[in-house]
Amino acid sequence: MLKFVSLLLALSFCQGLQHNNIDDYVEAEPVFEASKYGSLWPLPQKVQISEVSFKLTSSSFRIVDAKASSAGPSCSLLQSAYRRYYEYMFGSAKKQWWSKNNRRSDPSDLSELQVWITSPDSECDGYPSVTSDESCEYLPFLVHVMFYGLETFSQLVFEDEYGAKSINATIINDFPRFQHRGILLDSSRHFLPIKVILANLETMAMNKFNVFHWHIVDDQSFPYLSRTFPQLSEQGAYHPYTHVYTPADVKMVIEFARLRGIRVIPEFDTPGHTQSWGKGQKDLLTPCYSGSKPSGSFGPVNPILNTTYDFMAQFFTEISTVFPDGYVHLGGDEVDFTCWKSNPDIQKFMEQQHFGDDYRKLESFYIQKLLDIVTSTKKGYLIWQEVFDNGVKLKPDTVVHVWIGGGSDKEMSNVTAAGYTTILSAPWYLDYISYGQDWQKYYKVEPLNFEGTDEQKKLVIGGEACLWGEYVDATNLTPRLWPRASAVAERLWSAKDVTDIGDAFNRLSLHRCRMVE
Ligand code: CP6
Repeated sequence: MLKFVSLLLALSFCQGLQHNNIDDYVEAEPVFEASKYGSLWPLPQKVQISEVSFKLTSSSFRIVDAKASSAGPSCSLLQSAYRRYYEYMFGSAKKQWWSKNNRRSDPSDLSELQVWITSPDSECDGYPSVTSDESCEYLPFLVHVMFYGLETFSQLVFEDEYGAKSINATIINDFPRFQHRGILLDSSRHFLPIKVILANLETMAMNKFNVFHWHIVDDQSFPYLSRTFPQLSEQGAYHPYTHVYTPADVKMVIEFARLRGIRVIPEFDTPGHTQSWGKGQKDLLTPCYSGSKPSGSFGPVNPILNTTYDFMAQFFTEISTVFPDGYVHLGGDEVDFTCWKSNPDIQKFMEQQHFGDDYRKLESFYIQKLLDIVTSTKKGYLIWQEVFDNGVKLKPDTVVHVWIGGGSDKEMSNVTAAGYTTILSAPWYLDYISYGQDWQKYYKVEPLNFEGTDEQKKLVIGGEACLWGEYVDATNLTPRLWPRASAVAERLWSAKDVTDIGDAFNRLSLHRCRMVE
């Protein structure tokens, strides 16, 4: 918490004060009213905006490391953030953002923003991770948190009536309410060009989201180009060269995200949702039967063959090296048992294992083996709620992802009562659309509104807005997601009592303009 104070206290002000009213900087539109918090989004935990304002001129303003900062010019993560936010505030102005021989043109100018990192280990080359605890109250400060400070600073900058950039002296204490604030994008139902993914990461950063959940493959297509099994995308992608994510593409996404403090968690959903896998990998899927003959169609991954597990072991070993995050999402949702039931070999296996005709036991059998495989690659995992519902034995650090609608409150109670860490998506399916301001519906969700002890509530580490791809591609993704996902962003970041819809509307209207820009 202290760290954000240092960011803003570290501003080097010149003498010469100019008094301004906050209302001056929000153009009085008939339907909007200026929030006393301007255009801040998501709202920081504590904000005091004074009426003392300073001008920022592109020719004299700069963002620099504070003298006492433990991160120096070698921290490319920070230096690139300084450059980005400078350009973000001033456009690509002629003055070079890093130039030192600036001259103060006006005594009321704010000449520099000093960024002071107080933790000795500033992790400049590392990846954001779950251990990067962002609530900096009692943990070492991490460089990634500084992005949030820069974002907030840039949101405080406004144009006065003459078009000059200004900022009011402000004290902010800030930290996120929830640690896991994610967006799910689905690149299987429609291929998403890298450009769209990067643009989304940019808007995520503007909203202080920190997890990109990449639902990269599914039934419809397999765009992930695997080095170990290139035939998966050769056969399973919509197009073997143009509609694939090469290792270089994946690297680019991960690095772009890293530079914004965003984790990339890939999802490889099995044993259901795997039709596209079957095209490039013989015998991976279960042959369905019609009477006593194979029908020619295929079902979920075949759980009774050793070759299945050999494949998964090799595949997830590759995934564990390509994606640096400590977690992978293993899916496990919506497994349809019809095909398994129709297959005589599976029936025989069910008998041998004494599973009766409880196919959930077969599903659990598969998942159990998969979890062991992934554990051996030293990754943690997230799974959709069905895996928990079906009674699979899970590692204690498993994250259960709750997605099923109306009854999600009960599910949250059950999952947390069993001691599992949980993230919530059920109320935040943003592929659903309706007329009017449905962001309000997302905004009004209270993730901890379920029956449970304080211990249970602590297990809820956050949530994700999901944008499933059946009706979404590059042409409509951005406007469908934003600013609606911003509602989720504020719910996951700001204090629990930040629930004033009117104030949110006023700030969100301006925040939306900023994102459009
Ligand atoms: N794809 C995958 C989907 C969905 C899920 N998994 C989904 C289910 C119901 C709705 C929306 C999306 N399209 N792989 C469920 C987690 Cl309403």
